[in-house]
Amino acid sequence: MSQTQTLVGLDFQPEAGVPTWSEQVATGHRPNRAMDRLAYLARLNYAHTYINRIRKRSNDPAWIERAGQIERRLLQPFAPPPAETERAIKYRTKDYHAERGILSPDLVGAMRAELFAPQTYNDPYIPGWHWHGAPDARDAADHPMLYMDPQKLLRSPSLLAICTNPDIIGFCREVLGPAAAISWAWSWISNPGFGNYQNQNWHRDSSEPLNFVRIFVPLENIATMEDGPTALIPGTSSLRAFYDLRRFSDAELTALQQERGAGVVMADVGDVYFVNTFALHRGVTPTKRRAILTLLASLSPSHRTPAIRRIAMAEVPEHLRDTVAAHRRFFRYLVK
Ligand SMILES: O=C(O)CCC(=O)C(=O)O
Repeated sequence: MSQTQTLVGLDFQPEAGVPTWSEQVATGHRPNRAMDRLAYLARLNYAHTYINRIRKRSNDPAWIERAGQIERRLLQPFAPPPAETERAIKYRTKDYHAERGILSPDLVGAMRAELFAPQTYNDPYIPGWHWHGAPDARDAADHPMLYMDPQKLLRSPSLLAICTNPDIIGFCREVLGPAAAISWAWSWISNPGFGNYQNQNWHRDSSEPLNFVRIFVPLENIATMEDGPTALIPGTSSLRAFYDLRRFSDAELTALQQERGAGVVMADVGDVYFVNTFALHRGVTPTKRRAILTLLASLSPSHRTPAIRRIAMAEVPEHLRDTVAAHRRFFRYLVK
């Protein structure tokens, strides 16, 4: 189905691996009531139009910056100008910031255990691809990336606990403003031995909302190049070159990497790093298995956000409820 069609229906899949309304109804994950269908269609079409007609209208950084400014004013008209903290300025100019040791290793371990429990994995780059089993099974290593089912992930108590971290909420608000909200999440295992697969090639994330932050939570220590760190060419989110919609080879970007000082982010369990992934970046292909969680925080929904089946406050683990209630806006796409 074309991504540019004007209106989309209940069978529309915004991206491989994201279950459609009809699939969610068939698996019992959504009630099939007329009001819910209408509300879903409205949210789906809003997000689809916003991403495919507005955000993807141009990949020119200057246009995105202007459109992003307008979005910030429209969505948070009474918010003060963006914070001028040292880390917010660094993030704006270098596209990156890390907070060290802000998550408990036990919590990260619980998230890792959820990713490694036997389940059905998908690959957002291959429509219809699924693999069911335990990642330690021999044939699990036959595919470069095993992604956790987004519905399972976005309802996970460990994920919600990570999202309640005050440093994560604080940084997203500092950079995006008070309307920042978690709007999607991915967690996946990268297997070695496949060369540079998909996001392991230099690229810009060009389908995310105009104002967004990608939050990276390593589920294992990333200490060497073998562990597959995220690589970034700092400051390239505003670069008016290399913004065509494609992957770039190392050779094409050698001069730019030397000029800008491309770097990799080493991070231990408990660390969190924030990246403007509209800048040129990639996941270095690991030579060992790597496990990571990444969150999308944005002002507007991504094209996938309407597929999230939001949970009721009563379903939020009791020890997180007060924090979620105090930050309703940040959780508006996850919790009703
Ligand atoms: O795997 C990484 O470290 C980077 C991921 C990435 O490039 C992406 O998801 O767009």
